[in-house]
Amino acid sequence: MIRNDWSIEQVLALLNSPWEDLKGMAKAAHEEYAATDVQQCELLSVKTGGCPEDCGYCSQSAHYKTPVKPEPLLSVEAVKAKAGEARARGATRFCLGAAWRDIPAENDPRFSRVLGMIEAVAAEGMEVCCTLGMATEGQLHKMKAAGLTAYNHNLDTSREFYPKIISTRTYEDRLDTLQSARKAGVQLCCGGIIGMGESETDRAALLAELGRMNPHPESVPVNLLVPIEGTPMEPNQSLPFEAFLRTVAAARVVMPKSRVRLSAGRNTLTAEQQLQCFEVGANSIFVGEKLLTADNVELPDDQALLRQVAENRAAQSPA
Ligand code: SAM
Ligand code: DTB
Ligand code: SF4
Repeated sequence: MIRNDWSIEQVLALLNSPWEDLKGMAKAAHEEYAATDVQQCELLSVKTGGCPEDCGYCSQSAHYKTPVKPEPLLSVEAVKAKAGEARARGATRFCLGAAWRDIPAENDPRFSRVLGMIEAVAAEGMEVCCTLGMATEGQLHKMKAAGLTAYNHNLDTSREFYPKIISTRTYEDRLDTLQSARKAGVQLCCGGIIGMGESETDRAALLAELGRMNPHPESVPVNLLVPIEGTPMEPNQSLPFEAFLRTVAAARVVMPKSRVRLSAGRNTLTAEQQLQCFEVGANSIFVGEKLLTADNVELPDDQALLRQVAENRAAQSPA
């Protein structure tokens, strides 16, 4: 059953269930509702660094001295070439990211260039996702007309914990952009980061927040914090894998139909750990050597991983 009334307590109870119970619920939800393939998405940073926001985890914030070098907005041709390469490698979705607080105004030439990028990626026959900061309904309508499939805008964590990681915008700002995307008929890609020092209740509150959206976001990225040199979160302790796996499983139970995407930090997991994530509900990954600025998994490792997924599936299906 698809529910839109999740309470924090209910999600917390899920996260704390005996593992066999949570695993059973997640597998049942996955079998009944979710797409069984593992979608491959690729990311491209079209405008890197120098961001005025102070997100405490981010390599691209101008507030911290990180190894990232700011780069101006790419050309449409450069984006088209990268999208073609991604498609040739097997990606079916391409996501453009920019280190902006909000998208440039509709009469700014940079906005027209973004529309050109969306058209170019759509022309490659891939789903197009953008993550460019805050956006208005008018901008999202124009982007939709250019071929945009989804807008990525993460809530990142619970309402309570949010002000501890970002001070330059509010949770309500995030929700406003998400609502504008919905109104413009653009799908939502919305998830969070775990391992930022949040409590289990914060993780439950994030999933409950997403689970109360109606409809649920079509895709839910689960990022494991990549500690970046120079940011306030550089010294963070890495989160035990079990907490990550339980979060993935609970996301599948709360949002049975959504694409649950293993996102940042996947390169710190072993192949076996990733296969466990697929078993309890993950059904998408980012491929390619880079995420936006951080390293991702090497291509041959992902090819081996996806072969293993296919073999496991073949072994499970009746002959
Ligand atoms: N500036 C836009 C925004 O904030 O919406 C788009 C780009 S931003 C880099 C996209 C998402 O990447 C963030 O919302 C965050 O969830 C994730 N992210 C950024 N840095 C990360 C890190 N070091 N570890 C894990 N996830 C990260
Ligand atoms: C999301 O939730 N994760 C992706 C995508 N949406 C844009 C980005 C992860 C960024 C990881 C850090 C970096 O590459 O700088
Ligand atoms: Fe800017 Fe996005 Fe990074 Fe925040 S997460 S500093 S808004 S690029």
